[in-house]
Amino acid sequence: MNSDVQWIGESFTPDDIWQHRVQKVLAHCQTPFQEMFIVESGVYGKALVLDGRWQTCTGDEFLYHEPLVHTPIVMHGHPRRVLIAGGADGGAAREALKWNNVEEILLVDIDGAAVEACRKWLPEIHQGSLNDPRVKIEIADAFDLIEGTRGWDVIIADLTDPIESGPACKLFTREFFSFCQRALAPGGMFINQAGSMSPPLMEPLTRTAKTIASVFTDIVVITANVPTYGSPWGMILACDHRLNLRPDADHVDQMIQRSTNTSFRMFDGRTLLGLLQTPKYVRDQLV
Ligand code: SPD
Repeated sequence: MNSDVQWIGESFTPDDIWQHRVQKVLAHCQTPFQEMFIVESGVYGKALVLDGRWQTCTGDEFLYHEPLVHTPIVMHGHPRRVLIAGGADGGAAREALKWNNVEEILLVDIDGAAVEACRKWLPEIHQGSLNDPRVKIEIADAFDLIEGTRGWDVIIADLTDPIESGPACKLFTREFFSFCQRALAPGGMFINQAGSMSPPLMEPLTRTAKTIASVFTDIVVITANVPTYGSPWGMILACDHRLNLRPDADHVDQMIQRSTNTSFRMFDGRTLLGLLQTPKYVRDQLV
């Protein structure tokens, strides 16, 4: 893609391209890690595109960030310390900040230029989270940082897709998942974005799920429906105890009411119950 481009075309397969019209390029550069565009699209609003891949946009990002963040927080129960690997746009940090019990959020992103561009151009997404006193930002490789850290209640891997030679590739390995497991406090929860759940495209998701399952005691694949990702999107929640896949929706709603300062747009007790019910065609691939 170049700066005078009219359309962003993201190839999902050699035969399928998802096209978004670009009304205006707000920022474009090659950072030390990836090619970054921030654009005004049409009905989906402002978007961040890294290495030609649509990451997030103002029009539907809540359908990604709310399940990614609130699922592990609710399933944990009372997290105080949250670590976000990636998350340059600040959307995940914004959601974690909604919980009164969360005292500390460490956002570790390898790409300082991406963080600064999102801080400047995507205030609708970070909503001040990147400047919040509870949020500490480390520009570092999450692989190295997480190897040496301990005591986190929730670790959220809010990464780009694991394209070859891309910065996130080694954050989809067994070694990295083992670092995350060791970095969690007892009762800790890990979640990552793990790829498309479209039947012909879901091999990376199922491979990642099996790798995570070889490290943690229990996992579940949850489904986020983010229109601009072009297909249902899988996230893998993992921990070292048996997950309760039938939480009481009313209890979850009470917890949200008690412990947050706002309501959410897509997430509540009933929604969580639905998120935890992995479709059969995905479960069949995991046995
Ligand atoms: N193929 C799109 C997957 C994007 C995952 N990363 C999104 C980052 C938003 N905070």
